[in-house]
Amino acid sequence: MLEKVLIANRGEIALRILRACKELGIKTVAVHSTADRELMHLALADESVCIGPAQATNSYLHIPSIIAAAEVTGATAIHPGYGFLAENADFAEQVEKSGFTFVGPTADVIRLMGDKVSAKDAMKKAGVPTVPGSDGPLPEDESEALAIAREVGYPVIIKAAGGGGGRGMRVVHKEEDLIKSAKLTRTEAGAAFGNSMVYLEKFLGNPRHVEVQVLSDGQGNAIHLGDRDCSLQRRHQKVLEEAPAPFIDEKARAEVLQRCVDACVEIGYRGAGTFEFLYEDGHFYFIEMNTRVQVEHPVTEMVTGIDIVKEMLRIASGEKLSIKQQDVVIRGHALECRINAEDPKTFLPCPGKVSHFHAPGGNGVRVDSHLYSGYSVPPNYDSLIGKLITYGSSRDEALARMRNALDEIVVDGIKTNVPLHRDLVRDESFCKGGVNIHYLEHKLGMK
Ligand code: MV4
Repeated sequence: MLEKVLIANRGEIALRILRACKELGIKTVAVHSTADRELMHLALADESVCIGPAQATNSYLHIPSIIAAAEVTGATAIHPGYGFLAENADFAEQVEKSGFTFVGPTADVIRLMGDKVSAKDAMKKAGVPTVPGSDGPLPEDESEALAIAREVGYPVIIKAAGGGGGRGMRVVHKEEDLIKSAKLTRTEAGAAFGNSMVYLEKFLGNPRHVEVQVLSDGQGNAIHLGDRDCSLQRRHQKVLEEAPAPFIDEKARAEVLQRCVDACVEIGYRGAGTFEFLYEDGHFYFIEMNTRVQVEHPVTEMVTGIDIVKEMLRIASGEKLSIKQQDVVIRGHALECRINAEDPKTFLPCPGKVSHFHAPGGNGVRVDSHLYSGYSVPPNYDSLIGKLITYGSSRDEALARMRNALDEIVVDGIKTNVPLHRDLVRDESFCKGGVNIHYLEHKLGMK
């Protein structure tokens, strides 16, 4: 097993990783910025190191500071969590070149998936269903580009190869707009990502966002842990997730899950990973792969009983996957509400001191949060302050438990999106299940 893990992150995920390390008997090093001296996991870690100022570019994103912290503390491995450096191939490379174990895939695979054109190409070759489109970069030649779009059929969407997560995309509804839209997307992509390459896809009007969780040991063994539905989002920020995805064609589901497993073996994937799909009219279409642990991993843990973060650590230590696919049983249903420190009306971040925090409880209730009474949410980082997860033998039971948990939770002193969640878990369409990616923005009157 790994001996000492440096946790290159903050907040709830740093605490989540720390708990997994402690369970496995792994020593821990917490790193933090000057704005984060009050983080809960610092007090629970074996050691903690200040790596820089509040500004993330000079602390959580500053590769030399993190490697130096690993060196001075004698850490043997680094877990990046999500966000910050988690999908930075250069970081993974430098971690390994410095003699530490990176808890995640190889730098090559991170790079392959970071370029959305090469990711899609690799997945298509591995047999994963993709959105029909340009099959590689959109050619600069105007008549070639027009021919591809005409073949695919309007509306189409132009996406930046260096984008992802909703950045650098433009929908084109008619032929006369294609060339100027492609040019604009290229220019913006060059400025934002230092890569002006774009690709084209058929634009799907009302899809759901369904993703597949995998574990793969990089030694030829891979399994899936089922799917999640993350369609409830606002401005590409997920708000509430669930597992399994409700109302999915069972034949299409079984097929796509197996394709993801095969693809992991094909590309030599190592660690936990997520295949993102759009799901429309009974069909799955791959869009991107995330090479990190995701915020919403707990819903999968609840329905499988598998600890994803512990599995990541075991895989990183060189162990072969000990779980066989036939041992993975999806049982019951789980929901996750992301609790943000934000204004419930404007959605603007609302940092400040939490005068009182009370966590909900009861059967099937899990709280992943670094909050405690007296903690001050700093203004420098993401506004996620915790995740409320409920499990039930059915979706209705998980929903009833979430209503109770949201009634019980108390976060005083700052504004949060708890009122939005209390409304959502009573929303008629959401309670039925299977709403699409536009549902929440429509409900909020944004569209
Ligand atoms: C799309 C799409 C429709 N058609 N691709 C947005 C985030 C990025 N991961 C991919 N995204 C989309 N790609 C095609 N061909 C619609 C979206 C999209 C979306 C996807 C998932 C979750 C929320 C979304 C919100 C708006 C648009």
